[in-house]
Amino acid sequence: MEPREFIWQNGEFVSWDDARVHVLTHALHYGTGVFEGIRCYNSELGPAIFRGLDHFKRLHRSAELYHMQIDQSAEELLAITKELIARNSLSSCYIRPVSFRGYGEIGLFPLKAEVETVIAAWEWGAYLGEEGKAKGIRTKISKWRRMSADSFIPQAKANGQYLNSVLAKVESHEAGYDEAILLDEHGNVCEGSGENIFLVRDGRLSTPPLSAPILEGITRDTVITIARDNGLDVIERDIARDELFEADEVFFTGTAAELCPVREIDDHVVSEGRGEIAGLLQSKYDDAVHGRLPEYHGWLDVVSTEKPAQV
Ligand code: PPE
Repeated sequence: MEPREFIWQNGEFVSWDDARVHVLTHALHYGTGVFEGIRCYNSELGPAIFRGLDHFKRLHRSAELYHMQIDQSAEELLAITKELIARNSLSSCYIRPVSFRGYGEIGLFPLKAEVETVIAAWEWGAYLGEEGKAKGIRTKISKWRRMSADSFIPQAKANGQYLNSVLAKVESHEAGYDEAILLDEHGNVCEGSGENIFLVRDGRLSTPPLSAPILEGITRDTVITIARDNGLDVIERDIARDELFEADEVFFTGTAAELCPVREIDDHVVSEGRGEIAGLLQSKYDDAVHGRLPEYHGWLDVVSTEKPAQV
């Protein structure tokens, strides 16, 4: 990670190295935080945050589910992020807001621990590699199941819940694969460690429904919208594990990963390289985030490149 000049922390722009927390921060001990991953693209309209308000609204929803209150509204957080990007002279970057229980209380009753909010931004390239985006990646079905809604809140993007993703990611990496596919407690296909999943069969797309323990991905929604706008059928339904092996194409979606084709699953070749529909949707997604498709300009929040007065 390449440090930048400023990080926004609890109402102030502080220098990157001064954005610190105490070792007795509640979230460090119990994972009591929620976060987001957002991208800003150097678009035709100038640097533009993609679906920023949707991300900050999800941050608020995740926080509420874990009984946390964030001082700033979603709109305010978006405005702060624009200023952060301008102050750091960034044009294309990854944005990481995190709200967490801070210092002052320890023990499992968290409601008295204050909620802190931080937003950082830095340049972050292709999450699963440029080659992965172009040729597809190799995946492994994880022995770890995606957390059940009986134990956690899968739709919340909560810090502690990511230990589940970390187990699956490390397992797939150690076995020589690029990414994991997690099944849910019933054995249905769920998602990647940090991505939603789609399969294509006979020109029709399927993806697990929101009733499955998945994160309600914003890229998932973007890709469903773009696919339907291009006349493709998309069905949200439970997907059995073996359907992955009968699919013509499989791909992941996520803010960090964008749209990434899956070439192999457990050494079974799904498609030789990037499939036709994944390729089409990947290029439309790239056009949308870069402001080349006017019908999707509503998803972009342009950042004024004028630097605000120094703090
Ligand atoms: N599922 C999970 C578990 C997940 O973490 C993400 C995003 C998604 C699906 C896709 O959601 P969306 O970004 O709204 O389309 N994962 C974020 C964090 C990745 C990380 O390594 O950190 C991301 O893509 O920013």
